[in-house]
Amino acid sequence: MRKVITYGTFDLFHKGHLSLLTRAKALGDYLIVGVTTDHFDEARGKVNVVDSVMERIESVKKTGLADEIIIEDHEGQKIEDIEKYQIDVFTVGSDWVGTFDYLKPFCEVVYLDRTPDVSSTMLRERRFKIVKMGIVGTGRIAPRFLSESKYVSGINIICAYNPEKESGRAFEEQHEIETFHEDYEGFLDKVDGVYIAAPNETHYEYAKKALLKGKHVLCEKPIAFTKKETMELYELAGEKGVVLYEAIKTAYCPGFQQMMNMAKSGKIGQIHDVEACFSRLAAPMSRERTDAKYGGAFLEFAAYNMLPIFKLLGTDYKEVRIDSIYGEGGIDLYTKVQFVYENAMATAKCGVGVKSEGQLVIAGTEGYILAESPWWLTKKFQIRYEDADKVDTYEPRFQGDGLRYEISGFVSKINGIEHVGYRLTEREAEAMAEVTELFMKQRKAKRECLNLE
Ligand code: C2G
Repeated sequence: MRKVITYGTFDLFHKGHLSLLTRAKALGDYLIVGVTTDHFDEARGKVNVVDSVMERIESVKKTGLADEIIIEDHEGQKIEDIEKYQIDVFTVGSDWVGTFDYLKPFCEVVYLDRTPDVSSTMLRERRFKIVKMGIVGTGRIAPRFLSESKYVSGINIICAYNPEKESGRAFEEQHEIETFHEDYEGFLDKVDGVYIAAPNETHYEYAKKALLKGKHVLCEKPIAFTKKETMELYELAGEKGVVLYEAIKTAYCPGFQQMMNMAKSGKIGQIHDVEACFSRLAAPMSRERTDAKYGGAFLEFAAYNMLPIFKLLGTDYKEVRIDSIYGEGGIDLYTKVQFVYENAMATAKCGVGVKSEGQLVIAGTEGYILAESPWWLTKKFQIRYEDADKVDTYEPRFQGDGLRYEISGFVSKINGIEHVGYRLTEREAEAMAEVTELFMKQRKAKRECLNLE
């Protein structure tokens, strides 16, 4: 018996897939089809697959061509499968010519002609309107957003806005993107959604105006400084039927998801402590260290640190305590937030003027998870146990600087693909806003004490 194997995502199953499978089957007597998991696809840079893995398996099954369907979930699996299933022929479409020649020592490799003029990407674009986006604020993150969005299909950055004429113009020239500098409403009229990367204190107003006009909003954290304003924006988004996403990129990184899932799976037993730290020494004259009202360590990093805490321990903490080391002008150079839960505790440490070890430690009754800097992108984490020789290391694949995953999540949500909503829930965003509000009050009181307000 001649055994054939082929692999694919098979998203929005189309005639190209059918033709490939038909010809693959004809190469032998028994056909095994490997369908990729969402996680594996994300890891190899396919970030906006529409159908769930179950739906994609179902599509392959319906063709009646596969004698067996398996899941492909990691790199290097093809060789394992070829040996395990004693495969004679590996086949794939001609878009992959050369890529799989490394399998030749193990079996015959056949590249079948790709069916022209049809692809999942084309179907996605036909099915979902391209989201026309505008960037608000043309500072440090804007160029990164531009380049990362090129990896996500279904989104097109068409313009930008910056009330400061000079910087707006420089951005326009450098990136050849129309940049508005006075007419925010006119700018909004051109787009379906906005990415807000302007200074922290402007987020709420920009977001509110955009939502009122029925535009989708992806907004850098914090979206507002109070719980009331945060909830008002979420409600407004609900009323207008648009998407509001807080841009905490960690939430959308595939490795972070995997780490949270491993922690929840019971591998380290019951979780009793989460310690997260993120610090980056900012230059003395930087906004982070001079803007005493809207700069500082907490506003810069607390959202990242609170994310694993709320994901793993929930948002119903019993007590929260915030302590800061203040620098000149009443800016927090270092802030430590401590949460007490019924049966657990957590710490979030943030620094712009104090440097510490940027790591995440999740402590459980059976062992602990350690993710070193940059844990907020989660390229690597380890599960460790009492027995120091027993260490499980995970190195999830990670592409670019992480923004593409967040952009892809945002576009998927706009397109009504619901399986991305859990990545940062409204309740988690609300809980972050509660702590932010408390911090802002405390810092204001401190500044008043110092006669700075
Ligand atoms: N295909 C085709 N003609 C098209 C589109 C796709 O012949 N117009 C083929 C692809 O070459 C592939 C299969 O259909 O052999 C599945 O395509 P995708 O779902 O796009 O999966 P792909 O990313 O190519 O996965 O491990 C995964 C494999 O490496 C290939």
